[in-house]
Amino acid sequence: MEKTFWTLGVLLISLVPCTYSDFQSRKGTSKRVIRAVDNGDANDGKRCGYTFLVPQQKITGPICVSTKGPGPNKNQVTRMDLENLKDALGKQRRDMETLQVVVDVDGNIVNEVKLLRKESRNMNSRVTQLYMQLLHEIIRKRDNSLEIAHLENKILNVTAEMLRAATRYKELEVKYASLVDLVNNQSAIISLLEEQCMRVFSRRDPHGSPPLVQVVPQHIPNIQQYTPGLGVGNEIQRDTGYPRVRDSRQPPQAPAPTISPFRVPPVTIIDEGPFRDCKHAKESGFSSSGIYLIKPQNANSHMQLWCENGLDPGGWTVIQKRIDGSANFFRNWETYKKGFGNIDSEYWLGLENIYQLTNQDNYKLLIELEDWNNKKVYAEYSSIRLEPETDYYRLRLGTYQGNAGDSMVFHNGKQFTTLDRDRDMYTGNCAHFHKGGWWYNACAHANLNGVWYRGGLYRSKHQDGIYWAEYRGGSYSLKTVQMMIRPID
Ligand SMILES: [Ca+2]
Repeated sequence: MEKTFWTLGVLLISLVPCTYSDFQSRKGTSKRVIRAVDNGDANDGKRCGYTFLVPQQKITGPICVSTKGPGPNKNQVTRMDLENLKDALGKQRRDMETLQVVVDVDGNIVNEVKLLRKESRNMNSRVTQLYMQLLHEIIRKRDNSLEIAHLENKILNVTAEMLRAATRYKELEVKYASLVDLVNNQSAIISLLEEQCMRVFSRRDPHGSPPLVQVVPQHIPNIQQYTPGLGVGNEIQRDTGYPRVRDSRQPPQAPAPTISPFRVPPVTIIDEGPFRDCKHAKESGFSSSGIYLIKPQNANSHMQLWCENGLDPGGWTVIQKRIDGSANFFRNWETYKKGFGNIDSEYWLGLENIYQLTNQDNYKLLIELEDWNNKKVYAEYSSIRLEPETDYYRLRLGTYQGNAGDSMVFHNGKQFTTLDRDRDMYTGNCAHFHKGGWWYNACAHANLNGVWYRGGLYRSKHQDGIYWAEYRGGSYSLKTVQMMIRPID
């Protein structure tokens, strides 16, 4: 249909002559594009040829074509061209705007990509950091695992060691029990032998067995009488290191000792010296109790001993001390001559040392006694001196004063007796019966070198405890005793 209209238009233009003015007069009725076909023929034959591009609309009226007037200039820019150009420019502008929009969008995308790259880098760094932390944690846990394994091995080793120690402890318990049995058997044998000896002596000696010292309480008004079977004491003296907590043979009526057997008191050891005695050390500026180095004037060797400055006026030289039964005092002559025990607990200074000390100056003797009620008494003698070994260290004492009673007067002027050197006044050996060396008479009112019994009253066939007959009698073993000497001021 459209082709039909276009064809009809072209045919009418080519057949109907018209003027340009006619055309101009009718141009307002339609929108057209004019293109010159042949300007020369139009001027000569008064015919004009146009090519119309008619819009797609139905032509209802007559069409007039002008054949006169000036022809179109090829170089002249027509309105249509301007319109076309304007359309093209508009299209290009729109394209540019579109492109601008696209460019803007791309820019935003680029920025977003940059931002994402940056975030990606940050994430990579964070991931790397976390990875390192994870590695560190893994290494730490592995180290902890190794340490735990090491500790477990240690625990296993310690446990094995404990088991071995427990086994060893049980073995020692068995040995200890066997030793206790052995000692009991030996005690029984000794008692049997002693009875045999007594029978022999009784045939030769009208005095019989050594007299037992009666309980002679002079300072204890209400002393407990010894009841057979009430107190169960030790039969022998313990050696150092015996586990005393295992001793179940304690008298039920005995008060608990005030000194723990496991107590480790601080010990002061004075490196200065040697001093003549403890008084000399105190006068030299050393006023604390402890272990001192002493060398009497005429002695050939040094000795270590305990200086007691806790008692007025201080400067006491301790020659004998019993506190816990840790030392065995059933010794022979040579041992009593040289001394034995532990300086910071129980010891015997030695007869030769006491002899050297008491012969370099005028000394007095202080004996401190403590019972199991923690009551302390004392006996002081105005002088003390030992004769030399050739006289078996005969004891020379001055006058007594104190509140313990004078039990040593019975021993004054007597020689020293040990189990292997009998110098006492008894037909037998007092050291055998009383189980310790002493200046026995026949035999003793005081024996501070006997057996340390726990609890006071003890059961023994012979009076072999640590006793002071004038204080609590011969059947009461004292808790602590201490013999000290000091030059007379
Ligand atoms: Ca004798």
